[in-house]
Amino acid sequence: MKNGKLAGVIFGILAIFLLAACGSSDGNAADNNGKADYSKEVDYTITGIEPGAGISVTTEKAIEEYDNLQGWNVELSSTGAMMTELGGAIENEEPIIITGWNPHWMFAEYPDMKYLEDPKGVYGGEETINSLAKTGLKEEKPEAYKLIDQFEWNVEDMEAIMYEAEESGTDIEKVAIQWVEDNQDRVAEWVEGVEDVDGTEIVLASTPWDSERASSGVLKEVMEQKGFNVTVTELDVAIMFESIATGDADATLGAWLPLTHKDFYEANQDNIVDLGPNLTGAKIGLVVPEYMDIDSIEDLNSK
Ligand code: PBE
Repeated sequence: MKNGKLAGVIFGILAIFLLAACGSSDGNAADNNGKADYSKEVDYTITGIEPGAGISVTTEKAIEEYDNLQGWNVELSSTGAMMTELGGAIENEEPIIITGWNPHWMFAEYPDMKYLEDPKGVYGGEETINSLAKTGLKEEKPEAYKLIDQFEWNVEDMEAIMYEAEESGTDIEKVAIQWVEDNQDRVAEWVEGVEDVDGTEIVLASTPWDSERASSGVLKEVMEQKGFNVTVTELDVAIMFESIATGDADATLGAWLPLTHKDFYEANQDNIVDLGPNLTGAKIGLVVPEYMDIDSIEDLNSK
């Protein structure tokens, strides 16, 4: 190798080192090993939903447990506000990290999104949505207990109702009533062996999300066809659990387990009857648009 060439190679190598040094010393600007620094671009903020949601509590735990999320925060407002921010970000191909879940219409509306891997398992794996009853419901209102216990459906059913309501701008309760009419074969399984009643009052505790509006709407309609008089009350998750434990409400279809509502469940488990899953295959986690070139929560950087 001629001297001139050698000098050129050395200069080249030095230049690479110099560039690399600049890249890391400027406090991670747009370039992070050649990747965009999404963490800085989103201002170390996860766009979340209502403060009382299980997924909000879980996200605060994730920020504590992942060292690389040090200095991060979760912006809590409402599901509607989060969806508006998501829509805006996707329109402009900007980075955004949301608290996402299924069943919901977000993946039907924006199919090009992915859950970030969660190697510490803070968000759990597959979640189920369970039905809970107050203690004594079985003896007090056996027909109600039997029907609620037999109610079971799946992610596709629930998302169909949620998406249709969202798309058409129709109340979810109305879409749920139509679903019951269109799915009499399914309904027949839930009411099997359940005697008609004459105006028995039932209070169904629910939470303020479309998933629970859909399930409560469907069950309310089915129960009313059997002669029950059903009131659905939308409560904060914590109050929803308490209302079952105190007996103020008869039952709920909205307990996300084993992780999303873990703290609320454990606080009340001695005073509630768990009727098991009414839906399997639910999921929660951090969700980003596909155009973001990261796969795992651990790909994010601390502040
Ligand atoms: N969610 C939807 C709720 C339950 C239903 C996942 C946003 C939560 O508590 O996180």
